[in-house]
Amino acid sequence: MRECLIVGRPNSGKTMFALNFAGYLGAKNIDLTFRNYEGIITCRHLSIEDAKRELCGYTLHKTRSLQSMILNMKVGKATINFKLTDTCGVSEKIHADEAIRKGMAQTISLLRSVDLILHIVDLSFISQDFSNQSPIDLEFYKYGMVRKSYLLLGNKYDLHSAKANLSRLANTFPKATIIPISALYNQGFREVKACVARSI
Ligand SMILES: Nc1nc2c(ncn2[C@@H]2O[C@H](COP(=O)(O)OP(=O)(O)O)[C@@H](O)[C@H]2O)c(=O)[nH]1
Ligand SMILES: [Mg+2]
Repeated sequence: MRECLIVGRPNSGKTMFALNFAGYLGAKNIDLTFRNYEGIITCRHLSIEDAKRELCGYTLHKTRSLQSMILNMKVGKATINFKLTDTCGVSEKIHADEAIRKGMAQTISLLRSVDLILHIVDLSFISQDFSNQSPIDLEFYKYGMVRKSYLLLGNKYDLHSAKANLSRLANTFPKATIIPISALYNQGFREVKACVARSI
């Protein structure tokens, strides 16, 4: 089965995107499979609303393991199943918590094997010199350019501060296909769905 991997800094909105995108594709409830760095797998059946309440939040590193769900999407007359995997956010510093360090390593190790990388950036976080401000985003971008199957999602476009930053993102990562989205309000999802459909 084809797999889409969601990566980005902590707090960029990866989990919010995963859950609201699942809802956008028609899911009411989801079966989430959690796989931690030791390979321990647990499954939970949750409504999307409960999952958002529990798994999204402003506290950094709420997501510490891989969280996958199987979704289906209509492509023409066919319905195609694919796996959407949310990950532990990656940042530059060596985190004090071993579980988070290993969660980050788990994210990076999965990059090689997936069919599409969805790289999420928080548009409200971007400064003038974004590649120096966020070297990890630059690394994801460079890797994505080599891999080709890569989409850059500029999230939190609903926030006033985000609007002006879209061009900064485009200037910093000029070769990427960028879609402005609001994971919170399901904005830009039609465009994301079209790109995902081409990759699965
Ligand atoms: N305004 C706004 N807030 C968002 C958006 N997406 C996520 N957030 C908020 O950003 C915080 C982090 O979201 P989360 O999905 O947990 O980030 P993750 O660490 O990348 O998984 C939460 O407080 C979300 O409510 C968005 O599109 N707009
Ligand atoms: Mg998360």
